[in-house]
Amino acid sequence: MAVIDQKKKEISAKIVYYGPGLSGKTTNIHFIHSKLKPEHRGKLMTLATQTDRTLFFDYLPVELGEVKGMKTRFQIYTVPGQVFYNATRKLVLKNVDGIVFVADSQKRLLNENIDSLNNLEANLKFYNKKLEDIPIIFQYNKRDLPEILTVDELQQKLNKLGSPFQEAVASEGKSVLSTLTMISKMVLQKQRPAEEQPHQPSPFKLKEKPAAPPAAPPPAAASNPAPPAATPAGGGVRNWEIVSWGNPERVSPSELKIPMVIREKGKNETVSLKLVLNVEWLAPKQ
Ligand SMILES: Nc1nc2c(ncn2[C@@H]2O[C@H](COP(=O)(O)OP(=O)(O)OP(=O)(O)O)[C@@H](O)[C@H]2O)c(=O)[nH]1
Ligand SMILES: [Mg+2]
Repeated sequence: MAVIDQKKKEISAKIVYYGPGLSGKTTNIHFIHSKLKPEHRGKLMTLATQTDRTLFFDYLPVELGEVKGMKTRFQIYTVPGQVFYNATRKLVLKNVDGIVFVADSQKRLLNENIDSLNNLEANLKFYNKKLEDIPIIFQYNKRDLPEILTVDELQQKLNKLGSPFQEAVASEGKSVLSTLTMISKMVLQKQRPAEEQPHQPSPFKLKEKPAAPPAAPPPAAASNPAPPAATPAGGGVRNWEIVSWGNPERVSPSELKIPMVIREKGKNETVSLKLVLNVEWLAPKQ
């Protein structure tokens, strides 16, 4: 569970990279370590076999800036993916605030991904938690390899909750930092008490983009495709599609916020949809 220290103005949360053996969890954490300035990260601790298989876990503390005057600190862990290290995986999941499920996109490894996801659910159950209780992102890794499943296939087989996802090539650093940014925002979003939310800036910030000219039709690889849509206030048509939905969140008695991932020009972006309910009484109230 995240710790909020009002005196120090600090939020501290735990993110765990989960997934089958060799899917790229340690590669993610190494890349994050290499990209963060020394003042924003602590010491990377890893314990691996001679063939680089994680033996215990990897650990990296990072600082990812401020939200509403609070410093945000994250403890990033990876689990050992090899099946026989389940006791360690269970231990690492204790008090987890956010999960990145690193799946190996290769066709022949689909069952390993499914087994690992089932194992994650079973281990969460040990702490009386369900997958839907915890912010989770699916990172479909190794997109550079041949013989990989399509994103649609992976979404169907793994992402039953319609959580956000990223396509990654962790060995080249592709989508590694965006995955971390996304999960950290989801974790912070969850920490804020509901009654405060309308007055606080959302960590799900929609990046301002200039109005784009009509774009090529969106790629067919996403699930839940929606028709290309949206004309921004400044004119100009933007073609985007909805990739996945998160869990709705009640921000006030008449407002719902629904995180979602949209894809525009092949790039995924996390945004949120705000629904405000205005009831008009057509008949006089009794
Ligand atoms: N081609 C390719 N190889 C990758 C990618 N990401 C990681 N790898 C390679 O996959 C191998 C395993 O990566 P690790 O990061 O050690 O995997 P892990 O998930 O930590 O494995 P365990 O510690 O055993 O659970 C390494 O040789 C990486 O270089 C990727 O996106 N594409
Ligand atoms: Mg590892």
